[in-house]
Amino acid sequence: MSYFPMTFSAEVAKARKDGTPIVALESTIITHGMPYPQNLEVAQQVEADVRASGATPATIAVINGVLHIGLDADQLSGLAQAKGVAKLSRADMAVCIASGRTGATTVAATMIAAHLAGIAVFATGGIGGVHKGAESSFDISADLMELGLTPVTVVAAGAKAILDVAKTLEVLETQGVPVIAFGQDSFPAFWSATSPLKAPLRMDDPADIAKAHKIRAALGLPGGQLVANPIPKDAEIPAADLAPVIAQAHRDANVHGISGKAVTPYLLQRIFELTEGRSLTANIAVVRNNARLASQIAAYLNAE
Ligand code: PSU
Ligand code: MN
Repeated sequence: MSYFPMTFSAEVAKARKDGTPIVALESTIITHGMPYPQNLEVAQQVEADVRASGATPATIAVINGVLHIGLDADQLSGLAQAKGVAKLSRADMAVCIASGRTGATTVAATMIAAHLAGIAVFATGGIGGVHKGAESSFDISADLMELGLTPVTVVAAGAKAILDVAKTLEVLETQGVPVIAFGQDSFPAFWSATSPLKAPLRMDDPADIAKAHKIRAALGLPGGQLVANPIPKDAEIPAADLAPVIAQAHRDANVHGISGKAVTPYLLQRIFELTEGRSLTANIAVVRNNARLASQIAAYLNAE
């Protein structure tokens, strides 16, 4: 049986029929990246930002074994409060669907689902990457390999300093992923608009990013693009303020023996606690900013 259940929200179904731009959004950020109720407020706000920018939001998740491309208001609210939701990457999707379970999609899984649904652009906050100490833990996010495999343009704010950002850029290069800083030379570092690292590529116009997406496919190259969109200046948190917090979060993760899939959610939650919510405020500004840029890219992809 090759069938699997995939369903579209009413607004995504309409956008597909009308041929209007659609932006994919992930759900792990909702279930594993932010606490309730802020997670729901942010998810709703980001969807509203996409609509206000002229595109249709498609938040992606597996609910009771059905792959949903776009969630209605009740589904979004239910997911934001659900307990025991699985975190789905490339490895986990088929098992979750086959078992009739509920899972939230990471960047990797959202790319796979978006591509299946014919959606070419996806907005998120931060991508997974190479963790600090990966030379002994081997902890490298499947998001990086997915960017090399699946033709979706992902708009993120660079990589968080919980990761080894230089090694993350190296793996992206090995995977053949175009890493494009938007409007600047520096690779943005999630909380900060700039980092000491130069981005491999730079583009200043969303229309050109859309064009590059199409040319990549025309060249016969698999894989997507990573657009690194800097955090708005007024939302930045100085790297020096966060360095001790991140170090503390890593120490706590080691003490508690956190490993595998649990590492990223644990670090994000600890940083939220240790900054008394300041990290979340910046995170929200980042995701909203990325949703707006992704909507513009989606419009250009549609127009050409
Ligand atoms: N980084 C963030 N916020 C997030 C994530 C990463 O700043 O919410 C989530 C995304 O869903 C990403 C996933 O795809 O964590 C990566 O998890 P891992 O490191 O286990 O691959
Ligand atoms: Mn990992």
